[in-house]
Amino acid sequence: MSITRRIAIATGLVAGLWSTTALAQDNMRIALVAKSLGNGFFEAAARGAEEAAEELGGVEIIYTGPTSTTAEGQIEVINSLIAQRVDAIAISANDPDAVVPALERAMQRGITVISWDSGVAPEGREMHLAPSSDELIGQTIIKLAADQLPEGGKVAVLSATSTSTNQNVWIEEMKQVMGDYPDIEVVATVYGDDLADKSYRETQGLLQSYPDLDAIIAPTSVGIVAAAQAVQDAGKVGEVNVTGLGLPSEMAGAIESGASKSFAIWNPVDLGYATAMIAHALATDAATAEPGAEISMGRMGTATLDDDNQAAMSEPFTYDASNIDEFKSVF
Ligand code: RAM
Repeated sequence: MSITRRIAIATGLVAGLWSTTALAQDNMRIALVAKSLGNGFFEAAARGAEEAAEELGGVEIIYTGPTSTTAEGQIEVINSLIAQRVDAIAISANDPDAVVPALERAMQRGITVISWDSGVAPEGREMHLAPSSDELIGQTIIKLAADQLPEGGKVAVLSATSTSTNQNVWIEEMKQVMGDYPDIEVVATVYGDDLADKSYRETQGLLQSYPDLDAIIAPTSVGIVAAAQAVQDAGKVGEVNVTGLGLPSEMAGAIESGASKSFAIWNPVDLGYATAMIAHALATDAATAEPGAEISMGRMGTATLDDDNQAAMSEPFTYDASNIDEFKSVF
């Protein structure tokens, strides 16, 4: 709990005043910081955080982030949240290290700091909530491509930013299991920065540089949509399969056109919900972030922290023509 919050409560008690203003000020403010605004994945997570806030009561979610996926933009956002004296910051980081000094300042001022989705180096946060096991995600993205290439083939990776913690870890985990796919060659890794236009152009570049490319793995919900569009526009549906991580709501068209045979994701609404629940538990001192700690995530169960104060949620789920209609209106 922040010092200001303690003082606010004490003042309220002494004065015996619980006016609307006092109550409004007493709302716990949890900032959910996205890699950038305008990304459907983070908007879905914010919906989940709002759900948690409603369930908890007396909690306000400040959904925020920079306009583009940069660490500099996030540092500005963090500084502004410190100035606003929020109670907790839950960040999906554009860079694991660059945001650390700003987050350390936040923690020194009594603000609870956690990372979720895309992690921050341990010294810059109290704990990290991963959507799923990193190994499993890495194994899933290559398997999705390989399942469509029984004879083997050439694949390229279209990632988010080159400093993005989560994509870099997943690509690394994917590389660890490439020995299981001796006939599949990863020919290139390019970065679309989670910007639709840059991801589209980078895909066009891949299609030009590798005319015999068989698949594109985009472990980013922004990149995968842009890549599928670029493949479709290039008339390469059926030749180049686009797969990776995406939202059913944004990928339904790509499944229908055949540009993507399948892709995977976890539930971003649940991830945002769990993140807000954990931030609340830590900010109220109901839980402490330390190895072995079990922190309640409401309807999502319990997060158990490992030796690095990290916890992982559920397994990624695969979407294809057989189930996309069922999920495209959910997230
Ligand atoms: C993008 C972001 C996010 C990632 C998803 C899969 O929206 O890069 O961090 O988890 O894709």
